[in-house]
Amino acid sequence: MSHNVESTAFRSAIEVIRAVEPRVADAIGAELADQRESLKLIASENYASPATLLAMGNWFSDKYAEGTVGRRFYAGCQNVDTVEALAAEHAKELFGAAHAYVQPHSGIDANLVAFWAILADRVESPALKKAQVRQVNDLTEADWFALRRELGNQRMLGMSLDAGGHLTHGFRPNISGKMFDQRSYGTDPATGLIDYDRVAEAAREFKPLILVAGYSAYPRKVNFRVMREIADSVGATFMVDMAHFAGLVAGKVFTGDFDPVPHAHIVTTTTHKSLRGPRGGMVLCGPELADQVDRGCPMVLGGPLPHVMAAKAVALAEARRPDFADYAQRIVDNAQALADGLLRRGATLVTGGTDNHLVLIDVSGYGLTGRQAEQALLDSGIVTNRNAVPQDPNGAWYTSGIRIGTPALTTRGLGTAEMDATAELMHTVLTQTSAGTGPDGAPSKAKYVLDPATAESVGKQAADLLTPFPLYPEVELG
Ligand code: DSN
Repeated sequence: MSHNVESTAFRSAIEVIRAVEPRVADAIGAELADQRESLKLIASENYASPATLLAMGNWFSDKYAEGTVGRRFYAGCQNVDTVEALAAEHAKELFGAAHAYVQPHSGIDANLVAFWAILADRVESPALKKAQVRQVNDLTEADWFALRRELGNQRMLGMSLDAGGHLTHGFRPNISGKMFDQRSYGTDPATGLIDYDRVAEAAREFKPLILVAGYSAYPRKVNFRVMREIADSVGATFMVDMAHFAGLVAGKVFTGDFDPVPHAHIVTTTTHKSLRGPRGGMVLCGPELADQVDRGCPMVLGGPLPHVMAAKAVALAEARRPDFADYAQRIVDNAQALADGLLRRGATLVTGGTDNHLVLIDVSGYGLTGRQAEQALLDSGIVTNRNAVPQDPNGAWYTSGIRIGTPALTTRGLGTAEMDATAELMHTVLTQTSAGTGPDGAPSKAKYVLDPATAESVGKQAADLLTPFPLYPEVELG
């Protein structure tokens, strides 16, 4: 039994919890066991460090801290000020940003803060100026009514969902789609790549207030310099959601035209994906939008989570270490090795490969829907998620794609040789699985047939692949 400090910390914490609700203690232990056993290829997940995890489990959770550093609506926030200022300082240094707002609880929240900051800057402030008042409470009922209509009448242009965009970029099922009149730009059907001329054309026609770049399922770099030129050409505010690839920006894999921070007016991100921090969000911007961004709470956010801001400070400090750049480069090397391994075995990949952390497989070539492929892979110990491909005939539920990503396995230490082995395991499952039929014998988009012996054998090989790379080796729960 190990007696290192991490093992002692986690073991003690679980025992303290067990004394109150043993089922929660058991679930925490079971989650570690499950994560240790799975070949996790979910592109948006990672493994935060023990220091990051421990920073979240303490009395910072007890504190209300609405407002921002040094300007709170509650007394006694001096220690919250310390961690929030530290997280913001690390974020600014890491990304070269003038301003960082580290309170958003998630990526959706970070995007909402950004949208409202832009609306406040571009729509509300001019209205207040015109009415010669300082704040919205001073507007007449008629001016307030007119401003509310104006706020609800703005346009956003973002990447289409099936090309890899995100639901929060103005799509109807999300609040952003109800707030904005939205149009989307897709990708070139022949190459799968963003066609910047088409984006410029759409911007000229639609004249959005906000041009959004960023994605959750596009396996290529985006040229943010060109996107900024397009935004400028129509007077749009340029926003980048770098939630998926923030770690690649932090690790200086994406630089120059591919680093969004120098090009965008405002950048949002999550902190838990390739950045490898706690679950949460963050906004970066220049001085022009800083005051509006800092109004995020209570504009759209509930009270800040000081314990998570403490963990953000820890994770961002880790990302500033030289070894993070090496980690970020290995994420991409691994994604490319995985893509090459799949291509050599006959897979069809959207855009034909990757230059970031993710790969999108079009599984229709195997005669499967994304849902069938996802479940067959899961049966075989390989955790992925189904995802639409451009112009997907199977829609967003069944889909025709499988999205895979390498941030998590790279954190565990797997390298390019293991990625090739992973490609072989996936190839085995995908070629050995066939589409099933419903009770009436009609083709099913959900049912599939995979010999349990094959699933078991692949699962065993996947577990063997992970054995030399223990997850949280410093943590033994006993
Ligand atoms: N859930 C995140 C992802 O998987 O990409 C985005 O919301």
